[in-house]
Amino acid sequence: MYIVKKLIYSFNEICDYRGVLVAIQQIKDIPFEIKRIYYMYNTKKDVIRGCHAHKNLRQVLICISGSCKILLDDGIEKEIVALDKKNLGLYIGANIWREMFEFSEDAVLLVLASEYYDDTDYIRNYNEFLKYINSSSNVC
Ligand code: T46
Repeated sequence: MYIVKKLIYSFNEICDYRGVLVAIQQIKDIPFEIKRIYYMYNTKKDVIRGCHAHKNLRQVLICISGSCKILLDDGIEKEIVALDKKNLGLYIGANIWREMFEFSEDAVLLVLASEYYDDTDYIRNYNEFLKYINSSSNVC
């Protein structure tokens, strides 16, 4: 069994005397077609967002302002990734528990998603998540 838990992209920064531009193209720069974009900001201090996994959704998270941290958990190992540069993209595949925390006051977390919003794709209970991934037919 092999789970792609995370992949960190360092998107190309196109710099000139005016500043910096970062372009991200579906399929070419990230491994899916983008069906949805959402972003979060004004996240209160000490708040933890996420705390769920997805059965199918794949996403790339980019902190386009400020910084935040992401905890990734595949049911066996946990890892924390700091998103503290505007050109870093964190890929999160399916079947990964995620928690976002330590948002800076100016943080804007942008998410590129492979699917339309679907509430039935969420696993919001940690024990259910462990059960789900331990039934081998759900993870390939
Ligand atoms: C994820 C992490 C990284 C919508 O109506 N449409 C949407 O596309 C999204 C993402 C959310 N919503 C509604 C559902 C809730 O009523 O917005 C509300 C807040 O969503 P949620 O509590 O799921 O937000 P987070 O920050 O806990 O999680 C979000 C994504 O939902 C999730 O897929 O992986 O960001």
